[in-house]
Amino acid sequence: MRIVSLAGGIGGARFLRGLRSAAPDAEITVIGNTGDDITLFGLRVCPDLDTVMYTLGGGINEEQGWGRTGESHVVKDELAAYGMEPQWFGLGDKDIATHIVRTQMLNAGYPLSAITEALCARWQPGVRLIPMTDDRAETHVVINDEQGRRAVHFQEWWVRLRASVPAEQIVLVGADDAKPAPGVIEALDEADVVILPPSNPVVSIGTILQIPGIREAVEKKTVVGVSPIIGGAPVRGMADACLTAIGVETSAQAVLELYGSRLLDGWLVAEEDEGVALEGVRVVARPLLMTDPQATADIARAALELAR
Ligand code: FO1
Repeated sequence: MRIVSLAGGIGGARFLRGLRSAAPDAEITVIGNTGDDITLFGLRVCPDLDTVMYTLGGGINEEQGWGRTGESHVVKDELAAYGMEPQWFGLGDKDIATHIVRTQMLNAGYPLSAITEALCARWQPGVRLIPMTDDRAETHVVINDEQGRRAVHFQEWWVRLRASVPAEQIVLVGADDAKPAPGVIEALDEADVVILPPSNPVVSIGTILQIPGIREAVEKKTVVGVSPIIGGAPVRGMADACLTAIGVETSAQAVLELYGSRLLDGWLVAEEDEGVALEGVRVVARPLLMTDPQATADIARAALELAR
């Protein structure tokens, strides 16, 4: 069976680990969000691609959900000693090696998709990880604070501001000129099922769907999504701040309507959200907390069952 999943950061990566164990014989292609990507100290950092690669490759810092396990921060501290900014984004020493390889290959002219394949040759994630695009498309957030109305990089809003300042607008800069990376549309066309993990519906899944051509390709398929909202709150992360930014209520029903029945054929919700419904979408309620690998695999299995 060929499965394609659109994935963002921590929740998406955790779910994919369960999907991989629920369907060990399936060919899984992950289309990764690159809207979070940022250039720091001359290095290109791809947080959501790295979170999927490290989580499925066994190198993730489990409690953080990002960065490497057993990290040190010697370089970060030295940069701080020189007063280098920003100091609010923690790059670990091992993680920096990934960004050096990526940046060196970018400078040599390799597309991000080829670089991601090369990095995954080491990590062996057990899925094919393709960035949503090889072109530059970055999520920026318009805020209005004591420094006035301005756009900041998503990471500054997310990490430095902890999404505490309301986002007036969330913009994927470069989206209109971005093309799906090689293999993305082909993987979707050949897929038996598309699964939307409980990633952030706005800045992860929503971002990927903004790359011209991807939403249309997904809509043609059997698509099952897993609600990232349980009982009116996100399980982790700040999907509520993102949903509020686009005027959407933080509920399993509202996210179902945000994705819509053109996109979704099935929607998994938590038992607390029994009763969520939308014409044309089959909704199933079951436990959705990814408390451990077994629970996560069960959720993934339920999503595949619903797709069937
Ligand atoms: N998230 C944080 O909250 N604080 C950090 O210092 C931080 C550093 C960081 C470094 C590399 C990386 O790949 C991810 C990192 N993240 C950090 C997570 C990052 O903000 C992700 O984009 C979000 O978690 C959303 O996926």
